[in-house]
Amino acid sequence: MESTINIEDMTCGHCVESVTKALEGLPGVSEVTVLLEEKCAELSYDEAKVGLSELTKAVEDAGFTVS
Ligand SMILES: [Cu+2]
Repeated sequence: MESTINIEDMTCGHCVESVTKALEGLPGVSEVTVLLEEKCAELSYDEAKVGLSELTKAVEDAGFTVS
């Protein structure tokens, strides 16, 4: 499953790194690409292991807003 998550509040490379790590830390997530300019994260995930609500929560727990 490929998905794009829209993320607010990212301002610099550290934010990109935080979001990338948060998403990569979840089971079944691969190929995370966080785009600062576009304010989004593109990723692939295994629906059997993780869902959109968990992806959203991981980003929010890292301190960002999913829109
Ligand atoms: Cu930052």
